[in-house]
Amino acid sequence: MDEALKRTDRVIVHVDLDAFYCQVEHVRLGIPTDVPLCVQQWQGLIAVNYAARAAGIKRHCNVTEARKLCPEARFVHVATFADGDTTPQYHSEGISYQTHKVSLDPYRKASMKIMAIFERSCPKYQRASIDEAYLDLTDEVNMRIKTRLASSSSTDMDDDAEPDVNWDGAGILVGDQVSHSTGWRDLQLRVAAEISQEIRATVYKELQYTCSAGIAHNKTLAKLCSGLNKPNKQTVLRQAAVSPFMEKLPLGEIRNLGGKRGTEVEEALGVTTAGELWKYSVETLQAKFGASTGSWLYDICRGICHEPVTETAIAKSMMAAKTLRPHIKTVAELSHWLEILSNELYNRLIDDNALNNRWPRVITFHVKHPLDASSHSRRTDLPPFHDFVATSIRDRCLALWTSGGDGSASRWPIERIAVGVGGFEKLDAGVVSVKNFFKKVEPTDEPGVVKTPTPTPAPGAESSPPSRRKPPAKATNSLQNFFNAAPAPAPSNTGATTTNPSPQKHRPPSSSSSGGPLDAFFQTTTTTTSATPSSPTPQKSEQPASAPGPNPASSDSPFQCATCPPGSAAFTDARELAEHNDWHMAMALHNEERGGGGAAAAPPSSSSSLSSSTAARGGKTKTGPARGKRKRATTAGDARSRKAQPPLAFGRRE
Ligand code: DCP
Ligand code: CA
Ligand code: CA
Repeated sequence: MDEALKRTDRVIVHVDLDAFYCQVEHVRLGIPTDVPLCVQQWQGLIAVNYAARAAGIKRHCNVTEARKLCPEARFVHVATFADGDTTPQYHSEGISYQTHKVSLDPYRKASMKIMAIFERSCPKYQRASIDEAYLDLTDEVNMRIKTRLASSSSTDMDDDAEPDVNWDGAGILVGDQVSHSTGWRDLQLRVAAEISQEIRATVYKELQYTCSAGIAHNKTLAKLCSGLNKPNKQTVLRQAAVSPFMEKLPLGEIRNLGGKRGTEVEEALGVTTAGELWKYSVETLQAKFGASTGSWLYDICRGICHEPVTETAIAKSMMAAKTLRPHIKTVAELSHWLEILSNELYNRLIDDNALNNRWPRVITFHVKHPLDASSHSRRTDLPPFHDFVATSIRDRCLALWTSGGDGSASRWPIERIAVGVGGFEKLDAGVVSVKNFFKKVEPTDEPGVVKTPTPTPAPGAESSPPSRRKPPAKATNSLQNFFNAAPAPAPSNTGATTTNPSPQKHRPPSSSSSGGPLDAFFQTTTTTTSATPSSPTPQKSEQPASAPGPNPASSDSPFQCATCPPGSAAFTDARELAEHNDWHMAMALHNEERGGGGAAAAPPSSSSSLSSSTAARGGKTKTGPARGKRKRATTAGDARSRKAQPPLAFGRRE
């Protein structure tokens, strides 16, 4: 039996949407995917579809360069709020940084629908960014194998028997394109590949989005594989191929070694590939980089990663911000921009309430003056759910501004404003939230038609139940033990991994914690900055306030953090900047709650912090934002009625 136990492993799938923002726009506009399409923000491109990439367009081209490369390409500007918009709109003319505010809401909403599919397909899923997730399919895979073996005659195997694995239709294999192999771990990967195909097909069927996947025995390897054969393909890394694959892999392609940390290792040891690290003992690596980083490096360069798939915690704050160029100098201008931010937060809060049945207590209003190094923040209460209207946040912030009080208020000009809400609390049972309102309806394939939900079984559960036929005694024992017991650790020099030694609870707790909601958020923020709280990850969880990561921004990026010292925190895009700002907001709230001053400390790196957007969890399908300007709801209660229309089918073309 010991031998059999060593032959199982975890099975992890990493799924990443192809040219994500572009696909959202293709579906919304009904444009075929073979039409070159780019999503732009101001004059820069933030997403480029595969047809446009074939024409030579890259993400960091500007619109003018891209048009030259591919005159027939379609350019879609991200949705924005302009003066008077209560919901983000796809404006096509006169869009300007001076007058508009970007909204990523359409992508957040699409992300929520995708994550909902992942969640119902695999309870152990972890959202890794707006368009990617890890799925730990071990249980589903083992269940399928067990079920099939139980109902087939092949159960007559002894401990030493190795199953034959046919790779036809599994996707692309890393390394040798073998058509057959043997072994339990390969069988697990083969079944995971089958489930991955099903999940990807479901995403396509329901939402018309394609995605790519990597299938391997751990998160690092799965993530490396998902990007190898894009778009719309999946790649399997069999255990036998791990060493040759890692040997040639540039160090910088490994998660957490793409930025400064990778450069540090490369320079200290004069290496460029993972294989070149193999000659160093764990003691040498620990002596150079510290105990935990050293042992993590020793493992990771061999493709060993024990990091568990854990659910991304629900966001504990939300923020909307605008850098004002030119700086503003009047209350009328301030009121104008606050109204736009207020509308944005209003929509996000109503959606969040529908998903999570919670409501924030506190608004924090940050103001940055051009000559001040950091922003000043003041806080006030948010009106309760039923009294909340789209302009509530504007009005409260204006009241804070005019009341002055901290020496910074009422000073002009203003360079940047940010409004955050936090301190979420669950709504009372007596308060009817939009979530409850929606509980009885689920989308059908037909727009506007609703049906009573039926629980969706996990893929493993969809297989036919185990046959009642009693298998031969020896095989039964062997197989049951094989699947029920925890796998034994694999030798660390083989590249094999084991299951998480301390099983995790994957559906964690509500938004509040015993230390208060902000404490919970604070912990979440700091832990998610490191790659894995419980794995031997390098300890430097709080990076300097520059923007390390796969796409470090230059100091002339328009996406600068206004709270960090000038030039020290530049981001490649608004999304990363927004996440960074959420971190500041959380810190400010956290410090205020402890009676501190809300001073800026070093924020997490943009590359390693997990998204704190409210799209962190998949959820109910809701009516999408109405097109065009619409009358705003008078209160959140009215908004609830407004939202309580029959939900639309997934993938509806708005
Ligand atoms: N994004 C952005 N700015 C960046 C990187 C990404 O705004 N610097 C947005 C646009 C992308 C989305 O996030 O569509 C997902 O990012 P990915 O890196 O996964 O890139 P894509 O999904 O666009 O392409 P790929 O098919 O290569 O994954
Ligand atoms: Ca992607
Ligand atoms: Ca991605």
